[in-house]
Amino acid sequence: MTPFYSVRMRASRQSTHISGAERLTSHTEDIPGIATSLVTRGFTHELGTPDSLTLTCEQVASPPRLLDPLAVQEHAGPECIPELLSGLPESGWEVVTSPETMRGAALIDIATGRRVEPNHERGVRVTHMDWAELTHGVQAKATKDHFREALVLATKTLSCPGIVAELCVSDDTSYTTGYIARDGVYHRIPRIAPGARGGRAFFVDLTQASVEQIIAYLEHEPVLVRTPPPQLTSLTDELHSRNKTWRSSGLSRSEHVFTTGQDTECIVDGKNYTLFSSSNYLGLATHPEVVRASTDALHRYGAGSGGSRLTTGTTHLHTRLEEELASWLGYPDCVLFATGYQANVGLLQSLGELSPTFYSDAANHASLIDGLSLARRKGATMHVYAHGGVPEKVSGRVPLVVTDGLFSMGGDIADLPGLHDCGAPLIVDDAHGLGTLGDTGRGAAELTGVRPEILVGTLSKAFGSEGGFVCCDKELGMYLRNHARSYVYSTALSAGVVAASLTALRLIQESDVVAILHSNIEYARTALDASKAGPMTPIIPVTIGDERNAVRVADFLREHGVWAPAMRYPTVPRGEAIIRVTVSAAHTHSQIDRLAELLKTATTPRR
Ligand code: WAQ
Ligand code: MG
Repeated sequence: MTPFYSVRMRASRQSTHISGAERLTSHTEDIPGIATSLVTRGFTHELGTPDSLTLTCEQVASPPRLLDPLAVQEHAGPECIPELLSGLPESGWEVVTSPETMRGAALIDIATGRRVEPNHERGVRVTHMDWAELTHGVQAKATKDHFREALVLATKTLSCPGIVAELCVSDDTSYTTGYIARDGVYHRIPRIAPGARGGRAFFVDLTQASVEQIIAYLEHEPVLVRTPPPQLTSLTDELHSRNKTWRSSGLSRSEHVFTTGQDTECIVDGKNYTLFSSSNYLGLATHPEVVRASTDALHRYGAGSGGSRLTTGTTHLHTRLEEELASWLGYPDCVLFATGYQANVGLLQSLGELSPTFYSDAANHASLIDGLSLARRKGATMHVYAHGGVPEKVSGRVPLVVTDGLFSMGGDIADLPGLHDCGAPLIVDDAHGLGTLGDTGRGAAELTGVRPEILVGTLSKAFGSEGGFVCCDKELGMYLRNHARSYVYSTALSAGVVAASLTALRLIQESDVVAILHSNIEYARTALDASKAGPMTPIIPVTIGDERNAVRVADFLREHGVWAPAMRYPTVPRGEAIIRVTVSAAHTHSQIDRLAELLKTATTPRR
């Protein structure tokens, strides 16, 4: 039997770990090539250049055992975690989300929940493992493939006598997919714990093996993992299995059909409801003046715009709306997009081409996240900071901080003063704050006195219309019109929609809709016994607590003709489920009173 060698690289700066990787090979002629690719990897890591790089090559004691990889199951998001960790001590989760950095894994005794590895700072390092098929030829990747490397580690870890499960969160804040390995399955979990410092926890059953035996296996027993041949699958089968996973995680959704406008009294799926979940915060979607302006424009310009903004799609209404939004919000320029989603994606994708370093709030809207992932493909770097906080420090050639202004789920507002003090230009998506926050409705910026360098807004919420926009300086305006792909390659908004936005903007400035909204919010907070602390936001979370109870309350409301949804973990912390109520300027006090009464009935314990 030819001997196997473990070739290992470890790079660090000021004794802080930067990166590490390993290959196992029985082909000594491949070792120089493997060494080169590992050194390249150590010197090109996102975390920076090492001041120390160690390369080790040692013969392993015994022939490697050959294992089949764990089965891989994809999950939709973190809602599967409680079930996958059921029966295991909570301390595992605490270890991998605690702010302490670890080099290795914590061993958690399933009987006591205590950590049992001898050196807590170092943890236990799993080594001597690789893919079997790579044992000949160099093929060591010069960059990290998170999933493939983690699958090898998890396969070896679960094969260790005494280990019953593993929980892993990456320490790289831009990689937010983690996993739980248990009962032969590697469960991939997107957004497992965004913003967490990362770590690994191995759950051990000390009646099966001793701590010493477990550590010896993890550190010294060589393991090769077979790559199964790719299985052919039909598109339909693949979609069926994805849909099944989605449904079984309780996440599958479908449309509710309205046969009225976004009025506070509406008809949904054929039944009458009082609507408490629309983003039509000022009631402008069905305001007679807005509707009239829109129909007038439809008569003059017809239904479709006939082209993108740079071809035939720009009318004088488009340019006027851009000028008026810029002037209202105090910016030299404004670029109108077909939707808020497209504004964010186009903005971040095009900025990505400058290779900036983005700092992004962990709870940012999907459109920001999607824009950032496009930006990363163009060369941007991304760091995620904990929701509501500020990044520890910002660096990079072009650092940029990105956040929602008013967060749509919790109804909380970003710490704009703190973020602005970071010293990097600030991008705020104030989709929910514009038209609702601040005495004149100019949003989170008005409320906090901080003017973001770049402000994104949408016309589909308080404005009651459609479209998105970016307020910025002239340089960025010109850059976006030439480089934002969602701007260049989308058909322009129809003139009818733009005219509606223009009238809505005028009403926001000239009528008392914002003041009426604020007085309704105040009235609702009192009626609903919601917290009166904090700024006036139209999103009022009514705390229920228990998840099942929140669903029951939402069902009760629906049965009694009120449309307001329950929000549960992981959208909000566990045990802090809410009914998410949105109040609009169009609600009457008696509608709010009725909601309050129903909520009271639903939440009073029955005797
Ligand atoms: N042995 C034990 N623990 C380790 C090792 C090791 N060889 N390497 C890393 N750790 C611990 C350490 O505490 C790190 O802070 C933590 O794990 C995370 O390490 O399917 O990249 O290298 O897409 O950041 C998961 C892939 C990627 C999910 C995990 O971990 C997927 C990852 P990282
Ligand atoms: Mg890492």
